[in-house]
Amino acid sequence: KRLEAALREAIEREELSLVYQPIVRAADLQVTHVEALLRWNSPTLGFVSPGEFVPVAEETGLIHELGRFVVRRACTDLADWPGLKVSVNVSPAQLRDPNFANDLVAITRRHGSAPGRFTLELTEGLLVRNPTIAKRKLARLKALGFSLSLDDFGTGFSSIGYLRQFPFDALKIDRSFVADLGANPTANALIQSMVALGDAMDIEVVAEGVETGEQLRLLRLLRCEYLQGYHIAKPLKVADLGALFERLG
Ligand code: G
Ligand code: G
Ligand code: NA
Ligand code: MN
Repeated sequence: KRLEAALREAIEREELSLVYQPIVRAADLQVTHVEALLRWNSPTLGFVSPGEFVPVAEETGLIHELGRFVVRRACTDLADWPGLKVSVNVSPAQLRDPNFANDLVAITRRHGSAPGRFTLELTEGLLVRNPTIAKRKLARLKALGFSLSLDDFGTGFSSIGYLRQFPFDALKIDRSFVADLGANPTANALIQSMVALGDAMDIEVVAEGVETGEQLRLLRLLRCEYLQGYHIAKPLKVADLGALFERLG
């Protein structure tokens, strides 16, 4: 309850901000996207992690306003880099909002941007609960120009045949698989099969949570095309993005 009231105020007062974590091409470490991640520095509660406040936002319906804030802020933060593509995380509850797609389109237009700049990161839970509705909504978002990415892939229960029914542009291999690379031979085989799946479906494959040079080396060997993680770059404030582009190109 306290968190809910504080969050409501935080949204109104724009106490929330975004950090941006690069997604790079494995071959040359060129930045292809940045993923926007919410940060909340509350004057009363201190730093609150999205792992804590996003579930509260979902339960209370604040998630809709939060979701619009994220897209709006990404547009204004990144106005100096119009060519840079942005991924945003979307909760299942947001997709249930009948105005979700129209609102996002309107926000991008108002800021001189367009849906084509945005990738929506969704999780498997969304697809399993009501596949027929999810399919229709995802098709509509695609038709409006958004790209779609399946986040935390491998942690849910969706099968390959199942995945094919949805119009994803990319899948993100959950960081738990990457963490086991090298240490556990099964992890290598699993990642290999996810890369093969991406190739067969003609969608991009991103490995999340790359924390070491050894993981980077193995993921290149396994022909994983895109990488994200602390070893490549941490989530950065917008003021620090310029320096990153000088480092990674
Ligand atoms: O950035 P961090 O690792 O603390 O994020 C923790 C969790 O919060 C992750 O699951 C991430 O996807 C989620 N998260 C971060 N920013 C957003 C956001 O803007 N919207 C939603 N729905 N989830 C977010
Ligand atoms: O659920 P989602 O994949 O959106 O979670 C994104 C979260 O993962 C972000 O909060 C980010 O801070 C975190 N993250 C990004 N890179 C790494 C990494 O290399 N290792 C770990 N442990 N977490 C990471
Ligand atoms: Na994500
Ligand atoms: Mn993820």
